[in-house]
Amino acid sequence: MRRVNGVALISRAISAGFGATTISGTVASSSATQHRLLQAGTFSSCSRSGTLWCSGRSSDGIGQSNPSAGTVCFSNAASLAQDTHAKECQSSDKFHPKDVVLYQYEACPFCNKVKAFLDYYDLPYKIVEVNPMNKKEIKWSDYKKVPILKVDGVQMVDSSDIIDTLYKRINPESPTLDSEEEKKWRRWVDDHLVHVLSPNIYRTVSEALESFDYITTHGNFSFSERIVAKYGGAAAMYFVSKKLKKRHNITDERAALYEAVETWVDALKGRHFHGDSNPNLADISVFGVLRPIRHLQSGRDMVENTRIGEWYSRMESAVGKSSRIQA
Ligand SMILES: N[C@@H](CCC(=O)N[C@@H](CS)C(=O)NCC(=O)O)C(=O)O
Repeated sequence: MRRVNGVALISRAISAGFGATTISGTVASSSATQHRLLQAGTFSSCSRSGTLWCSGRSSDGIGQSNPSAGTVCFSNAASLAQDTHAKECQSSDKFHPKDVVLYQYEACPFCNKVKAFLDYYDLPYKIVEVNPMNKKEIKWSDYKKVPILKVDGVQMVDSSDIIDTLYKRINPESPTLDSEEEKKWRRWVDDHLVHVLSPNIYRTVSEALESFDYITTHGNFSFSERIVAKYGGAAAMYFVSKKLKKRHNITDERAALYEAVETWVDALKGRHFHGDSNPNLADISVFGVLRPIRHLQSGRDMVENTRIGEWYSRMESAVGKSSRIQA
């Protein structure tokens, strides 16, 4: 039996949550009340330290094994043919990596951006869920954040750099990677949109519990770890999210979320996608970070109260099934 410090567990569970970059920093400077709350979480774990995040079925569903990306894109042509926004064959005939492995936290928005890209381009990938407590799965790397993508043994880091590199390999003839406009919106995702998400998904106690239920059930917790991380994490994040609100000058978190997605819908200028008839990298980035919250209360409210729904559904069809394969 190995004793695990509950404070560390909760902190790490939190850092594996949505929009973790800002959260980790805030947890480190948490108030005395939060600290006591976190300290209350000390417990003994079972012998399996386990990953906090499992590599099981993701919320958006894991597609069938897809070893033939680039050759067969319409695996279910009959049903997809009826869908005007179904994914066309996006894969390159020049880029066929043999082994793509994504090291991730299931709910990390940056990881979800990369996953949306891989799914859209039908690049088969395996997932290694990183244990946020000890990060043992990425001990081999000097880089201590996720996502990390290993492509045929070569490490790539930082979601935007990963996407840029893969895009160039898929489209080697393309003279420019993306337009200034597309770049601007991709930056907006990293600098603005991701920061609006945490205050929303931990806005109330019940929403914080819902979010941590998602985080812990998609992880590989023992029963006791799950309970501590779920309730301790939810309580801590409820308070931390209030700090995040202040830090990002948010007064009403839902209003900020609605405003952000309405800004995005305006940027579409009536087109099906920002990329016009097909999604571009800005579409993929926005969709990627919104996908993990879509079925939480904040995501349901977002779809009910803004004009994002139609674009979101088109993106779901365009991105299609996950191209994840089992490790
Ligand atoms: N700019 C990076 C940010 C990556 C990032 O901050 N990832 C968070 C998880 S969402 C992380 O790994 N934080 C450090 C930690 O969990 O210890 C990217 O776009 O990939």
